[in-house]
Amino acid sequence: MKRRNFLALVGTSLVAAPVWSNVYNNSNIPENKAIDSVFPDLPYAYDALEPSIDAKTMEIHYTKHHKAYYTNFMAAIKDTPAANLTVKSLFAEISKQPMAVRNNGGGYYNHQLFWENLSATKTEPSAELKAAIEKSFTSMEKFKEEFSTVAKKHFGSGWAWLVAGEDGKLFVSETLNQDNPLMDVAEKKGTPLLALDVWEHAYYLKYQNRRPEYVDNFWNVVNWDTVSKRFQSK
Ligand code: MN3
Repeated sequence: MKRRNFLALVGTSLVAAPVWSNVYNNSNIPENKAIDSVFPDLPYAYDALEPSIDAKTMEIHYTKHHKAYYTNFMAAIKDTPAANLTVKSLFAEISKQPMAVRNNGGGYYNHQLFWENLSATKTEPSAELKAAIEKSFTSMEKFKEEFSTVAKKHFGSGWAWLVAGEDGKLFVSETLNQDNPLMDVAEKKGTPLLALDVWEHAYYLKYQNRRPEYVDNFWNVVNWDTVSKRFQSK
């Protein structure tokens, strides 16, 4: 998180910045806060997720791809009412916006979520999230199998998601390009809990055409703390 957001949370006391996951709450969930006025930080070093996701891919993905979505999104909403919305409100009526806002706004938000969904530290889902996954998919293994299959088979560029529906039930879905489940154009809508980028730029340097291997290794670096916190605060 950015220093200024952190200071807003703790007032003026100058204490060491806490671990990202310790301060994850409603005020800094990406879709609920104001659109970032500066390009948001990556919450770890480029090589933090080696060997599952290599440093060069992370660096290019963050500094080139994510940065370009952010820059183009800011240009697309400049001096429009959209600039004052949270992305959640913007995405709820994204069908009324130009494609530049939909594609770049999605790219800005989806990558923020994706970075937060990854961690170098091994984590486990909370008891509450685990119970909800077992209720919706029978078991954690069945959930991972369904999510992996969707991610591996997704045709073209896009994303795989674990989503909490409005009825509280969890489901797996996929979206094209930079669309996401918060958008009114999404076939299956809800609150995204876990995101996986399956655009070729997310894995091609290391895995080339072997997307299934990238998807299998993704499970080694999932930040279940953040996914659990998103589930609990949705
Ligand atoms: Mn990407």
